[in-house]
Amino acid sequence: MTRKYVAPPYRIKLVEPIKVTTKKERIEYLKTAGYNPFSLRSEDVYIDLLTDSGTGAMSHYQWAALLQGDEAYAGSRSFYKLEKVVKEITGYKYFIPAHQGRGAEQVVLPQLVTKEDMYFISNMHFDTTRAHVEIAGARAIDCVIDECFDTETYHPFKGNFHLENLEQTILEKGADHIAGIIMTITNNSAGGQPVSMENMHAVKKIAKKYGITLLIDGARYAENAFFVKEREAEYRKKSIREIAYEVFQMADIFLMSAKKDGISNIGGLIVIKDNEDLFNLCRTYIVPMEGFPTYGGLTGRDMEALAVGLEEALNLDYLTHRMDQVRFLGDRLREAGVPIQYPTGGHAVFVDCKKFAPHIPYYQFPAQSVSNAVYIEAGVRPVEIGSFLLGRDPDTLENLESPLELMRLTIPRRTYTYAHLDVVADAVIEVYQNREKLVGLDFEYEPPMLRHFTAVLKPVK
Ligand code: P61
Repeated sequence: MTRKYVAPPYRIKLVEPIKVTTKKERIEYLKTAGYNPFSLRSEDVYIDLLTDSGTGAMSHYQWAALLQGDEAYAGSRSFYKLEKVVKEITGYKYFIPAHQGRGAEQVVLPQLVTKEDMYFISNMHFDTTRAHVEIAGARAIDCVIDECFDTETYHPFKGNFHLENLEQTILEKGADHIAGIIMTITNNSAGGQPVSMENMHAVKKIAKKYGITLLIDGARYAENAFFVKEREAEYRKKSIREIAYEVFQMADIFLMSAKKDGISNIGGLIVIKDNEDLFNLCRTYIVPMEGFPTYGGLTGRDMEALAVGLEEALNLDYLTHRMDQVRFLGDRLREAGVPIQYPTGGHAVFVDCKKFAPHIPYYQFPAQSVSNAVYIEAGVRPVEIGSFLLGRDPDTLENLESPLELMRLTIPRRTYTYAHLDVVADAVIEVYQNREKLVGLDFEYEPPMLRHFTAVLKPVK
């Protein structure tokens, strides 16, 4: 018998009631929030799909571990517990915790920018990574395969690097002007799309050829490993841990927002393979930025929960169910004709709003408009990943046009049921059927950087 979906490999032991609101109330809440779902109060949200970052449900093993937190300022037992797990998973020599992914980026990226006119090349930089590249005085270049922008057509690894463009960019800028190559796994901005092992090995070869530091931005590295296992024949019999280990061996540095595949509510990792000088520099700079190197902005109890969560995220049954939730929501939308990034990736369904609302131009943020309508329809909070998030060119200050205008329906880990996902699908389908009524948005207030977090918008008349 084939099943409609893979049931969860856990049972529910603790519940958090969520408030059901009316459409009339939600219209008011959104107006007060300046038509920016980031400014909504979460208690006014029924199903919160803004992010999978720090929003997952911890297991009872994690909650039990919290009680063992050692809150010493220096050398806490919890640090050594976490360090052991991180080193076992990665095989790397050096580890420093950070409060979350961007804390790790803030400490490490500037150490690699050693002169003027330097670049980081990634399959795709996520927004905070791009911001830290720019703050460090460098520039961010994306080199992803063209298939990534063709949302309708199936490709098993839409997160892959465009290898010719990568090498061409290195030759154009000069290898000594490349501060690092960043492999973002999975590729968040393009739909949680995986990068194949074959492609990562090819990137490694190029990095080695030109003597360039290779970094992994591995917030969702376990989900990437799942897709490698599922879609690359020679990895079918390997465990998730073995696949991840092979990936880590390619790189020099592993940065992680542990709020994703660490299934914890806070935390980040700086892991360095063997570069002692870099480790010493990071250990120095983490103190004024994040905290002493054995806590890096985390409490002992955070480190305890993370040590357990990192292990749980490598469990195949957990990953199989998680990926199936994303697939389930994606299938429901596709069946109703809603355009999505296909196939669905690791942590979210990305709705293609260039196709959903083609009458709204990029500078009026079509995906933000769709997201707002979905909130009003059913109290579901998506997030925009498009021109609103991309912001302005740091040099010309022109509004940049994102190649994709996406509404991300991000599924937190172990948090919602398939029934919740049915509510989400129904809401998106309803908005899709009335899509000609959607209008664009304009700024009432625009912050100078990372504008999507705090901007105030108004509907275009
Ligand atoms: C997310 F609305 N991601 O996807 P931190 N690398 C990668 C990430 O996905 C990432 C970070 C580094 C978030 C949180 C988020 O505009 C937004 O632990 C691949 O969040 O500092 C974060 O890790 C940074 C949501 C970030 C946003 C920025 O939901």
